[in-house]
Amino acid sequence: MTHSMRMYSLQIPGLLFCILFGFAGPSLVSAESQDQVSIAGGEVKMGSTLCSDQFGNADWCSDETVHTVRINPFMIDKYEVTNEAYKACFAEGVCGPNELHDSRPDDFNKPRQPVMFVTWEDAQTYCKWKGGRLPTEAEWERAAQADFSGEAVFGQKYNVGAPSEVGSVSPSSNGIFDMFGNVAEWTADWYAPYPTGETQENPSGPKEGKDKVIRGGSWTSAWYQLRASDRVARTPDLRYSDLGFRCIREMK
Ligand SMILES: [Ca+2]
Repeated sequence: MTHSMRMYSLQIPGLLFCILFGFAGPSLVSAESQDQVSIAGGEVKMGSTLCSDQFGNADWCSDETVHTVRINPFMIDKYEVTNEAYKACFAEGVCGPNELHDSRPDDFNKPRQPVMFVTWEDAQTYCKWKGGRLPTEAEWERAAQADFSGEAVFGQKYNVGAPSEVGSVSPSSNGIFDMFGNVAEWTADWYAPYPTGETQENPSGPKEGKDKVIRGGSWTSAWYQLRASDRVARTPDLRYSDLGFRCIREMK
């Protein structure tokens, strides 16, 4: 073996090390923040067999067909966006006002309660102002699964007549609060039956539609709506007393 050949063979492992650890590693480690947690990417199983197993494929749950998607890692808010956070965006003239509950404004306007009475557009505007966007259905479901599968069912913990201040109930095992209940959450996607066929990369729903998907159930929901896989379709203009949102940020 000549000298130059030996040098070449020594350089290959170093190059491989740089590719595997020098480039890929730091981007996953450096993105933690106080307000968000990182969610790993990869293959994710969405959906649930609860509907076919226990509810005879009823209309309200027959859209949870189990399928696999592949998603990129991302950061997601630990908490639902609060009244005080949303008002900061309004004060800067970026976000529109949220409309308070007519007859019970004091029940819904505490600074640390989640913001409600915001349309899908309001929610997306806020998330863009924060440098992010609304989560896709796939991203939301992945974050909601934590250590549980799509079949996991969670009992109602928020039934107190109005939304609780965010973080009042213990978080999921991945450090996220109030994914199930408190306020339901807008996602980015238009509602449609899940596509069949090949595994999709970062699915974001159909290009257009009538309703947006909301997720996670709320303080008014029955137990069977407080699941990672439960999907509800709502018109994007809706403002309601149990509907808010949280944001995500893509990881570069
Ligand atoms: Ca929630």
